[in-house]
Amino acid sequence: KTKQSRHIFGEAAYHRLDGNISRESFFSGRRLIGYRVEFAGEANKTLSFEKQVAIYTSRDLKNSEYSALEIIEKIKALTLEKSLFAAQQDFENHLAEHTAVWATLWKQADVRIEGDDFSQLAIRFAIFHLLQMAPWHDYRVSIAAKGLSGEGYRGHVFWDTEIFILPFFIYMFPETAQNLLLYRYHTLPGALKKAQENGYEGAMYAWESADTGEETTPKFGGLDLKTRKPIRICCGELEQHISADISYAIWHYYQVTGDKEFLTDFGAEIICQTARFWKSRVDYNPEKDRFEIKKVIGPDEYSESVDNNYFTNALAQWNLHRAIEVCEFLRQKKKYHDFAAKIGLNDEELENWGEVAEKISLPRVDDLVLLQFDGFLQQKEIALSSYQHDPNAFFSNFSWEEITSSQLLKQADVIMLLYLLNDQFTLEEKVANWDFYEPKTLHHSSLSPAIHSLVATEIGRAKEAFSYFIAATEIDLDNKLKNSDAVLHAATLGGIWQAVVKGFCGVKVK
Ligand code: IFM
Repeated sequence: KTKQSRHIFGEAAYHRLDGNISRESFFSGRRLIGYRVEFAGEANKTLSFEKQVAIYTSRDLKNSEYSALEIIEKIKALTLEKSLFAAQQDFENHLAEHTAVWATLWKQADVRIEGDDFSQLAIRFAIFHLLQMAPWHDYRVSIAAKGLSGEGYRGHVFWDTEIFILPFFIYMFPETAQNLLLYRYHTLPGALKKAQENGYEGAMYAWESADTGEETTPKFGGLDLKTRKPIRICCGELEQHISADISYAIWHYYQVTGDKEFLTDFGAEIICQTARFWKSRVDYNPEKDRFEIKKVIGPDEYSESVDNNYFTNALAQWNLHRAIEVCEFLRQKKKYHDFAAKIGLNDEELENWGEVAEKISLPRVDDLVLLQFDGFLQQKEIALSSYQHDPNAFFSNFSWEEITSSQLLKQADVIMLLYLLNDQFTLEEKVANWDFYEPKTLHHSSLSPAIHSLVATEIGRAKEAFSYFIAATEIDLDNKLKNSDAVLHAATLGGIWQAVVKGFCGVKVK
């Protein structure tokens, strides 16, 4: 039984060894069940060993009235039946079926690069894993930050899915993209609950989400190597751009697929409920006649509890504008009346959204450079030197407090915005912001290099674009963050695909 959500699951395994078994036994240990087999092998002779596993969970049972004991019995029967059935089939048949499915997927999703074997390998490596980690047949789950490759981040779902991974599916397998977005619709009640618990309206999505959509971000992380105290993780409370990221993803899906039905039946509700959240989240500053969003964490997680993070404010503004647009779309389709009644919306609320969007605080360093957050320029300057791409060296030399009060960025923040809201900025602005923020960025998050590659392409810095692309590919192919042996970085894999298709190949949908 899973610890928190208490799902019951069962596995049955069937083993077949084509050799003379002298001894076999089953054993179990902590988090382990094993089958040990001894046999005599012969030199230069191949032995084949087959293992087939069937898995069922309580989520697969239609009847929710069963008692726990009945569930266990049902799952036991189903897994054994499936495993015996599979064992009676010829392995070659399974293999042929498996190969045929993969061939179809590759036909649809392959990207061919000529003249550079490593880049070809890297894009296929990314595509293979993206295909493997997708929920093809279940909209109740999404893709975790580490895919299915390990237990890092406890299988939780972040913005990694909507912003980094989803585009591959939107363009290649829109039905699966829809599953991923339906997961956010399915977990909307959790987001409504989180907003209410925090004194806000609408939908405040969890920074780390699991099966109900309630907040699952742990409160503490690793040790601060300087102070020897555990580092408090505030993302569950403060990293709120996730709500706008999800609306952004819905719009992106709609723009590419033109799926009006999805927008009407599911997307509109998420976009309007997140707009409602932003309206309730802002504070009005009468002196400046501006709406402000205080105490957040933007994409750069080395700056905590900051006011008016440009990225968050700009995406909140974008979210509010899209909500108004979606309502207009529903009006044209004569669906607005029912929709408004369903979520209790009125015209005054729409006007308020417009006013907040109009007057949201978006300060700049100068005419061209966006200010990452209020007071950013007063933060301490630390030379990047050898800390770039090397979190371990950085954490050995600076305390968490020193890190969060410096001007160094963990990952793309303003540069991330230049990518997402691409059309809102001129080339001149993009260049100026790149020159200002890129030299301050450590790339300690695996999410950072691919986005830098995309923006570098956009501003015509081909060499940098390629070297950031290679940096992204090396995260897992060269174990650059020194943790790929335990887990893959799913967002990076999606970012690699985007860097090639949307960056180097320039595919854009407007
Ligand atoms: O979502 C990311 C975040 O942007 C940086 N820290 C890791 C998270 C999961 O990959």
